[in-house]
Amino acid sequence: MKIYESPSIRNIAVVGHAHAGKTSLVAAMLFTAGSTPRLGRVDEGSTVTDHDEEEVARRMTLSTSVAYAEWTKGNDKVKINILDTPGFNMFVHEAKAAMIPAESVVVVVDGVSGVEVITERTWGYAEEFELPRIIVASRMDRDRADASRTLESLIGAFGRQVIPIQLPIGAEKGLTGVVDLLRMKAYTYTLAGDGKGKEGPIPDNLAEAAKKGHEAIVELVAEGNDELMQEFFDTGTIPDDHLVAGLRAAIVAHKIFPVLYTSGLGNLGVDQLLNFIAEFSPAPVERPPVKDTPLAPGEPVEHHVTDAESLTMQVFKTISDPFAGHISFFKVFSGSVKNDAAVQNYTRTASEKFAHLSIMQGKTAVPVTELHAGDIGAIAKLKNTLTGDTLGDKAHPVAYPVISYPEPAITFAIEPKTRADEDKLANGLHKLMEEDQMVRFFRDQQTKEFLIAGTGEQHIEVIVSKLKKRYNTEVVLKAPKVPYRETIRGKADVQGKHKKQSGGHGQYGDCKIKMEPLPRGGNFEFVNDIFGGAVPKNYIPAIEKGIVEAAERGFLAGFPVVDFRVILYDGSYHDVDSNELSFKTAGRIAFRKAMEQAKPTLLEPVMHVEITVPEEFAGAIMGDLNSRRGRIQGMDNKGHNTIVKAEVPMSEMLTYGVELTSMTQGRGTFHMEMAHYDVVPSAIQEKIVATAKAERGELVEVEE
Ligand SMILES: Nc1nc2c(ncn2[C@@H]2O[C@H](COP(=O)(O)OP(=O)(O)O)[C@@H](O)[C@H]2O)c(=O)[nH]1
Ligand SMILES: [Mg+2]
Repeated sequence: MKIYESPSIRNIAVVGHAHAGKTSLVAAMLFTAGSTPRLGRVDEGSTVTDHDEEEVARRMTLSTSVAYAEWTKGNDKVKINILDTPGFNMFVHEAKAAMIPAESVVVVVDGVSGVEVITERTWGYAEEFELPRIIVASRMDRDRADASRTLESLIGAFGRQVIPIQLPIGAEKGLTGVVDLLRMKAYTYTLAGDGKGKEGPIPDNLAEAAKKGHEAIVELVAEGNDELMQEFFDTGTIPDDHLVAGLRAAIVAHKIFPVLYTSGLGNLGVDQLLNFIAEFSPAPVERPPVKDTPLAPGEPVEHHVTDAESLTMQVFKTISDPFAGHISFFKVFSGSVKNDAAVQNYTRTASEKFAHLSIMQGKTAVPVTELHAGDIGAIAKLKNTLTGDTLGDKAHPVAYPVISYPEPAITFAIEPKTRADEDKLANGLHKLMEEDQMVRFFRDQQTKEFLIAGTGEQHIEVIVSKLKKRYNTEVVLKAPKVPYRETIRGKADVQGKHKKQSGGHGQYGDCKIKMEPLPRGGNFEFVNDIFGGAVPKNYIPAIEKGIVEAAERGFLAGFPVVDFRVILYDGSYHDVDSNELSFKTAGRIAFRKAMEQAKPTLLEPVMHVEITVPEEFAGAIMGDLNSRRGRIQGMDNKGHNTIVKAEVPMSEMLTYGVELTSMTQGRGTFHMEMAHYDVVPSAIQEKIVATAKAERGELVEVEE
């Protein structure tokens, strides 16, 4: 394997909406570049980048995978590292994480549908990371594929910096090639052939359009470049080499977004795309330096992507499965790393050995002796390294920023099917969490259930399937219980007396308390207001403990009682019969009596919900939110999408993902997080109390 240095490396993240044709396009790039002997097909499960068994089974990309193509353009041989990312809403955070190692982004849109929800989302990520973007309209051979309509939707969404660099020759099934508007040449292909275009003259029927297209490029490039503008005014044109240099500079500075046309499945236009990437996307050294996260208070330090600085790298992905083992994917940000190097993990303060340094072609590791600044590699069997970690030369610790992931959108209760599964469950899930940053696994302290949270129904399904296939662990999923709480809305003043003095050693505890509500979030306060030793000091903690324990067990329906204050102001004791247990019991009795007086009520968790849907669904979504007791907080338009913000009780949102999908034909997405607790309306309260009592077996408190 040839060793590449930064000027000859291109790192591109391929992003876009699901089914736009990304994985097929990557397969065509790899085949055309000679990385694979055949053209891989998604529908046959034979692509390099959809290699996980879940991906093959589902015919869709679930996580980012890495491949490379070695491509010669003119005198330059470059290695293009390709990150193929998922385009489904539930997995799109993977596309965001792929921006860390990338220096440019290939945004793939479907030639039939044009810009879609995830196209815009991933575009936003690229903008956040300030990355250059090359747009590819793919699947141009399909029925109803339409170059001008696609272009219109691109310009509508991303502005007039979007400019075609090609024209397709023919359309739909009759697609035969592309015209290069920059150099004014045409390339034609045999469909599903070797991907090498045959150079020829521009077809007559496209001559006029090609001329206009070329002029449009000249004008746009000149517009943003004073020197070229002057030259254009003076001579009425710009020589090709100036035009190419000007265009390149504008693309690298993400000021111009070129559009190319392909068919991945038909392997058409793909060699031109590879040429374009090699020529117009920046090498790692050309990107601005990377800012680190200061380890001590201070300003971030900038790191140039060059071999001249000391070694630093960041892990952007981890695979963890029983077959492949633990594989860490990293980008070398500076310096270079040699096989067998000892490298320091700064994030976890551990030393790691980089034995069997590799680059990945999908699931296949290809050994290399050395990787230079800007390159992407993989290393197996690191013991203490997880996604996001920064590693490098021991003497020069740094930390690179990690991306923030959204909070999970959906939670299920998860139960092992059998005893044997129970033992394996936590282990399997923890392994899966190493490779998937969006899985959360925890125990609800209140309901005692084990919960699994993820980005959506389908995400959890994938986890369950991996648990079964990889770790031989079967589980049952249930809707999680809503963590209701109880509180009071009134005041109480009661006596709790516990007295048993018939024969033998007696019991005697007596307390008088007042109870009053605290503001939401106030939890619990205990005030000792006893004067003159009506209750001896050493028994007072016992009274408090009796109250706290009773409050945890609930009053109305077994949910913890919160947001109240208890003032202990009087009581009495007995010299012989009083003890801690008696006072604890007295506290509990007082608590329950006080609850009866203090207008107890149920509280429910209310979620902040943010829903993004194509604007035509906005009305239906708002109506639906009303029926879920939602309160609309605001509405925003972004492109063709409407973003609705609302507060909705958690109990109404437990299966929202599925319902949103069916309401919007899969085009809506949502995100929610806990906002606060609120009082449950009384009609609903009665139902919850009845159900909870039935579930727990009627709660009967025995008065001792
Ligand atoms: N006709 C046609 N179909 C394509 C093309 N590219 C992909 N497809 C099909 O479209 C579907 C989605 O493709 P895939 O590459 O998985 O899209 P991704 O989700 O963006 O990775 C698959 O059934 C492909 O066979 C293309 O260029 N032409
Ligand atoms: Mg894909």
